[in-house]
Amino acid sequence: HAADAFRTDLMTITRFVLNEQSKHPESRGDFSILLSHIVLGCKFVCAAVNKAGLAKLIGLAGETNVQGEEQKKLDVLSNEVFVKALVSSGRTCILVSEEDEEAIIVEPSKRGKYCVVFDPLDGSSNIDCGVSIGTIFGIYMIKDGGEARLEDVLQPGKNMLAAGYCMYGSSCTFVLSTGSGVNGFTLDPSLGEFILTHPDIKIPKKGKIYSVNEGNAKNWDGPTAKFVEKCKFPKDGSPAKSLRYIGSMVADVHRTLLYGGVFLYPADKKSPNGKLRVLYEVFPMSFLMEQAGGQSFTGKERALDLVPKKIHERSPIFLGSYDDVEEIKALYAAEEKA
Ligand code: P6P
Repeated sequence: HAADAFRTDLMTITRFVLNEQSKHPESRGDFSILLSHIVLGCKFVCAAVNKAGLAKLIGLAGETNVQGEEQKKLDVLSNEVFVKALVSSGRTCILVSEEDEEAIIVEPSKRGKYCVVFDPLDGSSNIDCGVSIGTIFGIYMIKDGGEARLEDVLQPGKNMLAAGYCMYGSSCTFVLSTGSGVNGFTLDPSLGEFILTHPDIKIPKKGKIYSVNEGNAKNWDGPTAKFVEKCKFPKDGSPAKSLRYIGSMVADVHRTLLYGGVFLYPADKKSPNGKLRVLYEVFPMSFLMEQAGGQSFTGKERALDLVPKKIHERSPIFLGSYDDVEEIKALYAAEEKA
């Protein structure tokens, strides 16, 4: 009846984070303040993405970003919104954005103890055709009380305190882990609040989907080619896996997290380190996968063990259901021995 239509135990992301914070009596709420600024940035970008088609924000801004990609106006806007929100939070000291070639060192008067790495609008090549895109972020604590230096963001992903993404699709979904599991929140536009809709997400141990750009098949190495072959022509009589590839990492990873399966962006002859960026694509998504009971592998090692040398460096990535990634690891181990 009508009462059921209106849930009254609204667990908003703000309440959720404050509950988490209460588990750490020593914390002074800095993290909660930082997160509220990230959430504000996501709400703004969500509104901008939803009216992009109408506001003629679509189309090239005429400049190109460090990746040599045509920079669309939404990219520029999203990056500015997040940089301003993070600096004004007064809780950050270093920012690394996919859109900025150099790391941003926050002015001393506004500095806090957190370092945030982020891709303000990942999948931007999909903006014009309405495919889901997203913001991806990871949060480190500055190394022991030092000055804000580049080494503070060149830490392995396992040192992250938190990671998450916000997907701008049919609904606006914010997925977050602060190191004790993964939770999903959906924006209720009538309240302007993210409501807990996916508590304690766990990825299925094994999946029926593989997600890769088959157009790169001619350049794959042996183990990747063997794994994909096995997905399509299983030898043990099990059904072939389905291929789902959206080409927007946030959308492909979100589907993998909820439905299971494996997402790959392997190395290939053209790009020996693959395409995806370590700090603000590989690490946050790997962090979430491990927190949800899955895993993430680079072809050589556990993705979160990687120690980045440069802020925009790339790595191959195989992430998703635990058992599926185990199969890929076995194929790479076998090649090592051969
Ligand atoms: P490809 C989008 O440009 C992106 O950075 C990720 O979101 C996505 O997973 C990948 O690139 C898609 O790359 O080469 O398959 O088009």
